[in-house]
Amino acid sequence: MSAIDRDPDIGFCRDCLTYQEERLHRCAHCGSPRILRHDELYALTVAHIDCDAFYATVEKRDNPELADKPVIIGGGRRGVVSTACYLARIHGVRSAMPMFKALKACPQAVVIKPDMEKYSRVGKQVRRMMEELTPLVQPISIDEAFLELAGTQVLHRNPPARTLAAFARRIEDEIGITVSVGLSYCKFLAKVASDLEKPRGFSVIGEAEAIDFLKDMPVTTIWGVGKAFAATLERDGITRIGQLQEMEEGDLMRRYGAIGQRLYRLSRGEDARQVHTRDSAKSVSAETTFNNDHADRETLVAVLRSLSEKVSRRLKKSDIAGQTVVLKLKSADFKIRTRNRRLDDPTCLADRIFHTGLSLLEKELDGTKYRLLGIGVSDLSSADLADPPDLVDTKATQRAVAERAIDKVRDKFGRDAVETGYTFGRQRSARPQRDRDATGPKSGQTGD
Ligand code: TTP
Ligand code: MG
Ligand code: MG
Repeated sequence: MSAIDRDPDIGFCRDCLTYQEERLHRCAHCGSPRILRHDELYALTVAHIDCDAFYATVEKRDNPELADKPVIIGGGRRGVVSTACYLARIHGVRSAMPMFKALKACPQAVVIKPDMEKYSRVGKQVRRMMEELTPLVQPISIDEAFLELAGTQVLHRNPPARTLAAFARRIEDEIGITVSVGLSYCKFLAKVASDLEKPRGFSVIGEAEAIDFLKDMPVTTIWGVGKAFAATLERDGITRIGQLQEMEEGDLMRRYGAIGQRLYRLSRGEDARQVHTRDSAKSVSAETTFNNDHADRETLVAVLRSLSEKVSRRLKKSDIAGQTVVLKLKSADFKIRTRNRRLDDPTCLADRIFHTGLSLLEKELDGTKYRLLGIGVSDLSSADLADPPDLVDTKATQRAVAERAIDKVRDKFGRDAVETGYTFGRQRSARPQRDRDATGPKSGQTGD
């Protein structure tokens, strides 16, 4: 039997990687109980890797005296917990908990101020090692990423599962921290899996078991279902994914708009999103230089709207989103003003970009005549976590649903099939002299 075409009856040891021909509970070679066995173990290729109690583990690595102590990373007494080691979690300490509460739960904890520079360095080290496994690494945050390992068998002379187990061991040996691995056939379930057995976990969710596995899970397991949306679902009597599995797609969409479709698909383990590398661009923006300088609100707002739509189109096309909206103005005397605002979540929606840009623009309408207006987004990430439903501003959610509907019409009938009230008939009066698109290192601060 070749190493790249394994029999699913044969598991392997996560510690010494030895294949296990017999169904023993401990490794025949090293005695470790950490044996991996799964019907689809050698067929699955999508992985999610997340470091365990990341900041705390790095601190424990650097100070062996902390090994057996509960450790909390966070700001001063009035701050919140960034993370806590698993020992402190036994006492109930959690990320985002106010520090005073955490210390009440675990008074003996050692509190350490975050050293972001160090964590960022370690995060990059981990990422570099991930990139040795496959070029398809999609970072999600400082301590986690998706990896697509299809087609890497020949390179590593191993199926993805064993490559990943070797990776986890290497991280422990060479960096001195631990990770948990989730392996599945899609991103959603790979991410769910990596969380199942933390710390030092390795969980596998196969296609055959997906629906059954999801049935009893809480709805918050689904990507994009945060506390607020879960409360909305609960009001409708829905708390478990199994209930969503029994609902019609149309019904879910009528009730919850665009996210209804996501609920329908993900509850059935259907997730077509591919793993893709982060876009190398640092920002996406568009700007217009006018023939005549403008100070009037109406003209500038119309141009802002149409540029926001342009930026949004390009984000959507690349499946990316930005979390900081940047407005750029150049006055008649060539002075550049850039204003930016960071959003709670990344966005790729024209409506959110426009409204954020508008609130920035309003403050600059002081009679100054402008010769250039630009809008863009930076802090780019994948669109996976962009634009959760806004439960405070339900109108914004409605507009987001409408925007997605308009996108569909435009995909089908062309860009001019729909015009919004802001841009309708106004394009000509603004007479843009030239439009510029920019995708690349942030250039907004320095001007043209
Ligand atoms: P997470 O991966 O969410 O958490 P974690 O690595 O600490 O623990 P786990 O084993 O459950 O994965 O976040 C990574 C780091 O990001 C974390 O170590 C600290 C930081 N962080 C915050 O600063 N605030 C937060 O609310 C969260 C969730 C994380
Ligand atoms: Mg983590
Ligand atoms: Mg994480």
